[in-house]
Amino acid sequence: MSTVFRCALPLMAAIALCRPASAQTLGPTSYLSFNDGPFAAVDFSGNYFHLENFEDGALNTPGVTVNAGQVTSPGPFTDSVDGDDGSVDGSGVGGSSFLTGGLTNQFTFTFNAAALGGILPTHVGVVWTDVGTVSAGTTGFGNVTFTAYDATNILIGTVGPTLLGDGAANGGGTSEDRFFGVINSGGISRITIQMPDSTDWEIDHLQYGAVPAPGALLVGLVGSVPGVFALLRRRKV
Ligand SMILES: [Ca+2]
Ligand SMILES: [Ca+2]
Ligand SMILES: [Ca+2]
Repeated sequence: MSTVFRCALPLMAAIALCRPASAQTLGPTSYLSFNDGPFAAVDFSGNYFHLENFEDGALNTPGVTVNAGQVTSPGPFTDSVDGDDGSVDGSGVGGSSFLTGGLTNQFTFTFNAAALGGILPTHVGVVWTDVGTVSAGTTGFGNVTFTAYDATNILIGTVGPTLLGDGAANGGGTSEDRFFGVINSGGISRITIQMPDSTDWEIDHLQYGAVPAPGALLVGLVGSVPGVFALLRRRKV
């Protein structure tokens, strides 16, 4: 866990409204279906939550873009989250996932606040599901590192490098699958997940939602000192 102090208001308002934004990293933890992840127990009502499981063949949940990669359909080399094919049975070949495809050794997912009601996600996670060929001459094992950045693009958390894999060149095994995530009340602008030694690996279940701290909501929605005090006056009525 790391703590970042951040404020976008002049001094007088900062004294009243700003608080430290605390970032907490999560994982890597075993993940066979959404309910295995830590966000299944979080109440996102009143804000938003999106789960991209790639089962419709596209990365198309709102407010997020990726630097590279491609959706891969069900097949012997596909490694979806286990439960996406309707059965937690040790196999992910019946679902869809998101593949580096020889194009990149890292994914960067960038969030667009304007497309998310003006509020960046405070909770972001992704599930690493497989690695095939590794350039060092090994197959089926490699180091995975997850990073997260706050609303001002400052690094707020790193998980790893962690050695993951099951040694298999084909896809489908799910006991190796791991959730990585981050929580930051002040907002998350982007995450990365990377395997420096491979361009042949997959992720699934990109997930992000917002539960902003009250102070962060005021800054995001009002953005000016007169506006803040006007809102505070209205809240007293
Ligand atoms: Ca399955
Ligand atoms: Ca999937
Ligand atoms: Ca797997």
